Amino acid sequence: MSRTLAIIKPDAVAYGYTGKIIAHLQSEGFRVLGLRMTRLTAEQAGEFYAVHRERPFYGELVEFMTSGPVVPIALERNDAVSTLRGVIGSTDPAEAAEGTIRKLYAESKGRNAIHASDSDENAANEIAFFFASSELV
Ligand code: 3AN
Repeated sequence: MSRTLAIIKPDAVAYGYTGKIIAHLQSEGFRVLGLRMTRLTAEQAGEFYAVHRERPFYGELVEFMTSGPVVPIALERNDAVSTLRGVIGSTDPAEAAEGTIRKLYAESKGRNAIHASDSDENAANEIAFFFASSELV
């Protein structure tokens, strides 16, 4: 078993897709270890996406991620990181495969419904960013 972090982003929360996305993740064999709804400050979003600080879309990304509530979810499954990357689909929903979460629920590269960790190391750091170990069941 391994772990990963998903975040349902402000666009998907605002459109009321939270329940559908959680059900989709569970139907793909993920167990929910931790779940909550929160609204990020600009400082928190900036820290979370610090690796993208030099990218041209960084300001837009921080602004979007603070525009409304988000739902971070700590997940467990075998091969969790790469399986979740497959389940969410490509960054750009126009390129995402049929049946993926981004194909179903995202509208653009920026407003793309869901985040997923891209390595085991980042998954551990990102889970710790949102959850104390005592909050993971
Ligand atoms: P992914 O979320 O698929 O790992 P990354 O790591 O390339 O994609 O980008 C992180 C986030 O930055 C994306 N989820 C998306 O919200 C945002 N992003 C990436 N590329 C663009 C872009 N060209 N314009 C606006 N936002 C972008």
